[in-house]
Amino acid sequence: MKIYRRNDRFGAKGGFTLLEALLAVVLIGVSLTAIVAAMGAYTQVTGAGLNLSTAEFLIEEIRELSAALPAIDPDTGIATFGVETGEGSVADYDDLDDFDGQTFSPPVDVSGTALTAFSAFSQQVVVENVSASDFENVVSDHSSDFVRVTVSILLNGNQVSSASWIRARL
Ligand SMILES: [Ca+2]
Ligand SMILES: [Ca+2]
Repeated sequence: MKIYRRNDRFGAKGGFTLLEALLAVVLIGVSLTAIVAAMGAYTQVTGAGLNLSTAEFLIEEIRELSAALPAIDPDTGIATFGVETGEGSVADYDDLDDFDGQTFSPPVDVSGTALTAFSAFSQQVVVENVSASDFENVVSDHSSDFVRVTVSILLNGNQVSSASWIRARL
């Protein structure tokens, strides 16, 4: 049986060789790079999640803002699809199709007030009549009892989220 003396096995002074030290430095570097990359990815995911949450919030504001409004104008009925004369701002809107084709930038809240803190976002609204038997089928204005409201949220011009819902003309 061959017996190594300690100094034979690990070198005369013990400790690490230059190669071992370099290897350790490289390993630490690789680990740090991986950690920094992971943190960067996490930050991006968090940012995207925040934008999506904001978009959902802005969709809800339009949904609630329009929830109490009738499908057609209370004064002029189906005479006009869109904003009636004298309805200059969102505060004047009194039926669903008043919102058709409107872009709110900065976005507005449930009371129609501009949300300047979210000015990078905008709300685009499309209002369409859809077939009573097929809500995917868009029909001509005021020709059915069902209205589809679509709100798209844009962040710096790029769509973040979109939602549609159906309202019945009562
Ligand atoms: Ca109106
Ligand atoms: Ca209208």
